[in-house]
Amino acid sequence: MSLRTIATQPFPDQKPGTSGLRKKVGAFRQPHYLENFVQAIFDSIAAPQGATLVLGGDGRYYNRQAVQIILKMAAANGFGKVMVGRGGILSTPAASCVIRKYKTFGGIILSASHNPGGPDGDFGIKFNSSNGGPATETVTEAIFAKSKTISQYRILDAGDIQIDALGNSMLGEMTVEVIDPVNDYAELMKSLFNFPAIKALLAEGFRIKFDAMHAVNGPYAVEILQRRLGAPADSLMNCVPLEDFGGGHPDPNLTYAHELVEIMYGDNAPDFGAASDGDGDRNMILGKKFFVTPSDSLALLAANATLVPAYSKGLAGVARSMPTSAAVDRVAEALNIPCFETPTGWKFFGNLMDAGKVTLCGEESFGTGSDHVREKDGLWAVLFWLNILAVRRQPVEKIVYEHWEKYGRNVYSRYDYEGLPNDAAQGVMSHLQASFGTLSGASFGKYTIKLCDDFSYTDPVDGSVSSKQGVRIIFSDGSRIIFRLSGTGTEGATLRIYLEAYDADISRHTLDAQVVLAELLKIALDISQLRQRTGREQATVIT
Ligand code: G16
Repeated sequence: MSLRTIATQPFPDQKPGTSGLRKKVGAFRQPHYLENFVQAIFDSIAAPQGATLVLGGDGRYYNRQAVQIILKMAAANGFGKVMVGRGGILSTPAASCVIRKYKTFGGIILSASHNPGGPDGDFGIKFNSSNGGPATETVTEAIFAKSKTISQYRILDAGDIQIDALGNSMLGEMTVEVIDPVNDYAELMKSLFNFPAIKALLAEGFRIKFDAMHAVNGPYAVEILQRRLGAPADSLMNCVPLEDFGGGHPDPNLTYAHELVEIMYGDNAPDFGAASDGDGDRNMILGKKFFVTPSDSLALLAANATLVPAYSKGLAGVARSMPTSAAVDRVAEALNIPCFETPTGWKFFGNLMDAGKVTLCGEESFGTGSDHVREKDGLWAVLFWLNILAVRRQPVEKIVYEHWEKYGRNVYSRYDYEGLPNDAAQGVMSHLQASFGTLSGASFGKYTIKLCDDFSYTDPVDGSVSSKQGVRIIFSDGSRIIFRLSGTGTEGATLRIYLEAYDADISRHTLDAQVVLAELLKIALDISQLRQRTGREQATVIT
């Protein structure tokens, strides 16, 4: 077994996006592509000799090959031990849990999250720090800078390492410990929630349907929902993880999780429905013929947090990404706790949680979580809801209507225009930025613009500034239109329009969100010139 130093050339396109580097599998399979990025990580994070790393991914196509390459590179770069999930599997929240529990130096997570997988699909890689959370922008920028000047990488010349049976083996001087990917996470969940109450609810015939979308959460759901909580086997669907997610798009929203949506909107629907994504960190919550928006879900969890053992003493504070609706702000105000507004990206919550400023965080992009780990957490959100349902014994929709009655309703919807030509999408954003002067104070029907700007965030803990985080059009009644370019796509540009209108009138709370938001949508399309500039009449996904 010898250590080899391989000469290489930089790739110009290794800039991490909202959550790590995501590209087509074909890009990652180019000679040296993955190796360059991994070496750039190792060169940037200054791990001490003999440090321990966690490694695992969502099991998508190329996961196993990447695990082998990274193990050999870790051994050649002075790591003392790598804890790898059996079969190379770890959901993103489970990886965060393991990093924290065993106090490792950090971890590498292989995932392109909700993006499709397979030979023609996407792959991704990111580094998480010792707090279990995604590396901060300072670190990802350092990785990108290294990737642009890299001239060599180090790798051990060795055969493949077995990763399918628990236990230790040696790779050069480094220990490879294959760990159970589910157990530590399942124990953590048990410590947070009232498992006996949820078990009793399910035993009384409360029916649930959980869709793992053939992605990583399948084995986690089987262990926790079925084995530990006693849900019948037919409560779970698509729980066998597949390298291509069965050809599906493992994104738990109304469009891509349609199999579950049809069940929950069909005859004899279960009482509660939920789905999670490719790497297990996103969640969608449904009642009978009822969709809970992620923004409302966050607000509801905050308002009901004391029903859950782990949060029974209350919350230190809450945080949401800027495009997420202000529903949680209203709860924070009532609870008299701080509420932080951050840019899109879970990495921005890490400092706030580490500093003890927030307990719960969430994003409109189907992400909810707490300081139990430093990633958003799909099954955690499902268990939180089940815990609330087990205590309140009311239907999901009743709980949501009662919430709106108390706090008002932040009617919300997001329009995604996927696969746009980059120039056209950038043109829409530049046009909006150039229009700030004329838009300020302008009126459109009942709406008057109070403020328009590019959102900028100063981290209250380390003072770092992140600018150009999306265009905000804020109206005098608090309604908002946000425009943002996604940082997670791999083909062309994805432009997102987020619409939000506040409505305190309970007689209107049963109205469909699209009806309430129709006027705002028209304003958004008019002022952005989106149709003229992109030639796109309809959004690809509406949530
Ligand atoms: C990632 C980030 C989230 C972000 C989401 C959407 O989620 O972790 O914080 O909200 O992308 O980002 P964008 O709007 O830039 O596409 P995931 O689940 O893909 O890791």
